[in-house]
Amino acid sequence: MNNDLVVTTPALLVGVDFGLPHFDAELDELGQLALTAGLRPIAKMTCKRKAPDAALFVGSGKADEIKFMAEQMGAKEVLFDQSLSPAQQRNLERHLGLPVNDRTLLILEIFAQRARSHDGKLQVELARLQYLSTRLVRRWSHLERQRGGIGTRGGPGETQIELDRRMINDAIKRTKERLVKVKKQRSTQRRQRDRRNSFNVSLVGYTNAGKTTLFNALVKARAYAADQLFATLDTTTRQLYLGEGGRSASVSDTVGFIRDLPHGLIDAFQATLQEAADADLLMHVVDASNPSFPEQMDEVKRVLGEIGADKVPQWLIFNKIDSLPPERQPLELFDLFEVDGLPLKRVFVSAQSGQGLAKLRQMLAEEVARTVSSSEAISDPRFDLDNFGENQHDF
Ligand SMILES: Nc1nc2c(ncn2[C@@H]2O[C@H](COP(=O)(O)OP(=O)(O)O)[C@@H](O)[C@H]2O)c(=O)[nH]1
Ligand SMILES: [Mg+2]
Repeated sequence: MNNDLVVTTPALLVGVDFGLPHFDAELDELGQLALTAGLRPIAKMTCKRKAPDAALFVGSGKADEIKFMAEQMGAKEVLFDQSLSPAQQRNLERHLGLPVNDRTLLILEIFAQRARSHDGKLQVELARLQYLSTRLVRRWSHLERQRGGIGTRGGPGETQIELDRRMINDAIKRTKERLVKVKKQRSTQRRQRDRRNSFNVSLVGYTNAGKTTLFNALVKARAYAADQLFATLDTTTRQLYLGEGGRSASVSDTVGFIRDLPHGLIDAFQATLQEAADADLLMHVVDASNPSFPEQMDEVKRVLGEIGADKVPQWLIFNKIDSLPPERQPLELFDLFEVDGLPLKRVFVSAQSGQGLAKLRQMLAEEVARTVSSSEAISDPRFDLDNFGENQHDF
């Protein structure tokens, strides 16, 4: 959708270390984001600074170095791992003579490419509009297409900017109205589900942790799993039958979280993420083979707090144990893992090889049996949820 990012454009990756704990010196995630968005990372450079330079973010000396390296390597675009202000982006583009984008725009671009369902598209569109409304006019190319032939435009003079700004604000308003409708429909669906009194499990976790693979393995579905960031944007829900007693749980695969997820996207995906906040149980899927998994878990925790899902009972599913070296293989497939002083149930699995899945199913069957039997005693489903929280002290 965005003309700025042409498929396989060679891109130079830049990371600036401000001494923050999550600084990624290898720029692996940025590289993966770039690839997912259809760019080709060809070189990377990092530098240290105490604080961002107001005008050029990295300062003019470093900007010259970036320019030199981009020319040497034939980069046609420069990507920053940190968020740039609209002014910094503009100044850098002028200084480097190349398009400059940041992580936020990359993520928005990927979301725009991946959105499939009607409300997914709406949500992404809203986030993009909100981002673009603070940026330069020339990036609004996709809106021009939508407008189709209303008037002719010369250079982007003040009036044109005003017009575009009004157009964007109108589009934001319309998109928001449509989303409100979608949210209403969702909450109706949720109430229907509550009435059916089913046990709802949401798979949450950092992007690429293996949620969709686990979902497919558990419910024998064929949702799209790929070694890409944000392969899944729309929540998919399936019934999972748990053998004896004819009990079942309803399992949802959700969009992944990522560090510095653009704020507009969290707001925009509130409707989708609401699924997680209303679940009876969160299965927090962790890529145990990724050395950054502790930071990724922190990020997931933060987003869960932001969407009001931090009080939902949570299990940790440490996935990809098939990729762990022998010395890091777990001794037991089940243990308790302390997060913020609270012991969480943790299961080690490989969604790919199937290891640990029998244990996970068995635990889920027991949990559902426990919740269902307590709700048979008290028939108000809301009371049931409160009751469920109390079970947390049973460890
Ligand atoms: N080695 C290994 N790879 C896995 C496992 N589970 C998922 N993957 C891979 O991790 C990548 C991301 O998986 P996906 O399910 O799309 O992750 P999601 O973004 O959390 O939904 C894919 O390439 C999967 O094949 C696992 O247990 N072991
Ligand atoms: Mg997925």
